[in-house]
Amino acid sequence: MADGSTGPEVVSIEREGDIALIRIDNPPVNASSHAVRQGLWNTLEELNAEGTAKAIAIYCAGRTFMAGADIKEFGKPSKPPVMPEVHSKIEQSAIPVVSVIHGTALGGGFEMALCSHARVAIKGSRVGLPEILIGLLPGAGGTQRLPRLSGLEFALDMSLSGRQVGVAEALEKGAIDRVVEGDPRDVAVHSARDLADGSLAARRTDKIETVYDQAVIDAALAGVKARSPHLVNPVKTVEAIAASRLPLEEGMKIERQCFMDCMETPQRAGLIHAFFGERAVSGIAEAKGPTRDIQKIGVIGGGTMGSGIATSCLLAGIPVRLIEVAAEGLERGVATITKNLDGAVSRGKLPADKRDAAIAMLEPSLEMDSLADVDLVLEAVFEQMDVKREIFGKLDGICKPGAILASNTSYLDINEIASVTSRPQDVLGLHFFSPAHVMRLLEIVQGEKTAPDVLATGFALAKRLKKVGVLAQVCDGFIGNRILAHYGKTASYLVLDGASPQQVDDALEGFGFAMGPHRVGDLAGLDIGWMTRKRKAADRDPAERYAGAVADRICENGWFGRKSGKGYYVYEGSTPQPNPEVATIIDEVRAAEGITPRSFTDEEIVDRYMTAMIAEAARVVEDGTAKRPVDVDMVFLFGYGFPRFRGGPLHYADTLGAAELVRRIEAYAQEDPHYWQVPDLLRKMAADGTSFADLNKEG
Ligand code: 3H9
Repeated sequence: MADGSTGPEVVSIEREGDIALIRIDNPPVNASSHAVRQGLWNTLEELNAEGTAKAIAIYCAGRTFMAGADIKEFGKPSKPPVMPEVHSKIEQSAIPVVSVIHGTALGGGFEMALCSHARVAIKGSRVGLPEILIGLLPGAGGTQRLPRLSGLEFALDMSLSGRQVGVAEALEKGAIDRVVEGDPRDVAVHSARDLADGSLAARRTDKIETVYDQAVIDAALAGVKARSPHLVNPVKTVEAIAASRLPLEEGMKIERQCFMDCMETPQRAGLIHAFFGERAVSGIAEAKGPTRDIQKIGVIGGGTMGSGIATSCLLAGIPVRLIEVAAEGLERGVATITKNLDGAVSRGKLPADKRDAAIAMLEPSLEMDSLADVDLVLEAVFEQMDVKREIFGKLDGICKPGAILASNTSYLDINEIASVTSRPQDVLGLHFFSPAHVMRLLEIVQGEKTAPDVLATGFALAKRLKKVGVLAQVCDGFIGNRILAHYGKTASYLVLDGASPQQVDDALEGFGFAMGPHRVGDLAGLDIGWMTRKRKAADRDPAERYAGAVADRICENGWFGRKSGKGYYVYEGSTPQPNPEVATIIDEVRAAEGITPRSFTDEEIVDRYMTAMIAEAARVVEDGTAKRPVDVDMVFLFGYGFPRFRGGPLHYADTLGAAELVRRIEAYAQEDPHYWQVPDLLRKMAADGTSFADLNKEG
């Protein structure tokens, strides 16, 4: 049977009378690695050469059917047999083949079912083509076979959304042939017997023609261009699906070309970095080990953050006691949570019948003492150290031993907060991002004395809340806000020196950010930054160029952005327009500071902004605030709207190289040597020829 490169444990043949089973066992998710492909090839050859089996069923061991190609192999030279060849071999098998799906059949896994002569799924399983999410397209026949079985529209829907489809829907659309209950091996035996005796009909895609409609393809193409203007793979996906009008063999060639085109793009590398990064942040030792049991959570503060956090807990099925100091604030908090839950229902995140159950788990209270029985308290009040100190002092006297005391502070010193308690080992930072029930990032801030099980519980909670927990050490702003505080100044300097706010926004949106920094400021409220600047005015470094002059003048007019109808933009009618009065303010500030405005290209804007971001991110890695570069990347993808297809600031930095970044910083330093300083780490990397990816491997 299999040659030496495939252990029988990965792909093996089992015989049951006159039928044969091919069993794939490649934990954790049966990804189609080279060993699996080779094993399938060899077992099919062996069974066909023997010619005794009446039918073959392919099934998988473990928790799921095949989750697709082994993503770790991408970016390396492909080793034959490649998946499309294996799938053709399955389709061409003289002995009919049925695939038996349990768990999830994704990407190449679902494509293997499509190339089989029949497809049986176990109730509750799901199928999907998630390649779109990692910069690729179904490249093992999915773009050719699914349109043949289920029509162009369904194939476009599955391939462009990447959504997982329940088997009932897949059955209705003809993508599978039968849904049954049972154990995968038993179902495999029965299905093979049924295929052999004809009670399960074979449907071979090489015998079916696609019902083609150019108008459907044109509409899909227009849709992807409008929705994802930066991405290559959605257009290539439509192109490949359009090729399903051709004979299968010809369509397969076009699909392969489109797939390889996508494989070559930096977007594919960025999106796969994001896939593994999301998992890597919780793969660290600090996230593992014993945790404390969290049955009930107390949230202090019913403002936007506190209500969002409470909503997030309720959505995860965790009862919440919400504390406010005054009845009015409490009512407002409950109303916000109710509105958030209603929003979750309308967005399809919460079944309507679960909404009331979620609200029933909320206990509003004006008594801090009522926190005596909760397992974890999340404080989400004003960012003022004296207020936090007072609250944590009280909590120390109220909460039961072993309760975790967490602050949602976005920059304050967790060690100082912990120091007012007699149990600093139970204190940590859990920094949510607004809106807290939507944004997936959770910075888990480790204090000097935070106990290991408290930290691990932070990660376990992130998982329960379906968030991406990232470990951060204490510093002003932790990972994300500290880096933001630095590069945010670049946007202001660009405007002071000659660019318009709109040009800066448009350039960065062209790079892939969902919104430019001035549009974000208008959305979040310009008064927030204004208050921070006023609070920090006394500590301002006199050697630093002041970045807030224009924004201060805008706020002095009472223009705080969207909520006041005006900010950098004017919010009248459907499309916000640049605020002409801001242009006047900018002229005045430039004149007062003696600046002669100059022009910037969009490319220069992006280069300066990204270089500033990368410089501070490098310092954050260098001083250990972030454990590894990938942690910074995930903070930006999940909390700051960084374009996912670029993988994160430090993944992007690797595409430029440390030497180029040093060169840029040194050039900009000619203008402002205080702001533009080369981080030691970057200088060392430029000298060694190393990358942030290398540091990820070490970390
Ligand atoms: C493809 O198929 C291309 C073809 O069309 C054409 C080829 C020519 N490869 O997510 P989890 C690892 S592209 C390698 O924590 P869950 C994952 O990193 C592929 N490794 O579990 C993790 O490792 P670790 C299309 C993979 O239960 C472990 O498995 N398919 C792969 O929450 C457990 O994963 C996809 O894009 C893989 N394909 O979710 C499917 N998948 O423990 C991507 C997972 O070391 N996968 N790993 O951190 C998923 O969506 C989820 O992992 C899945 C399980 C739903 C399967």
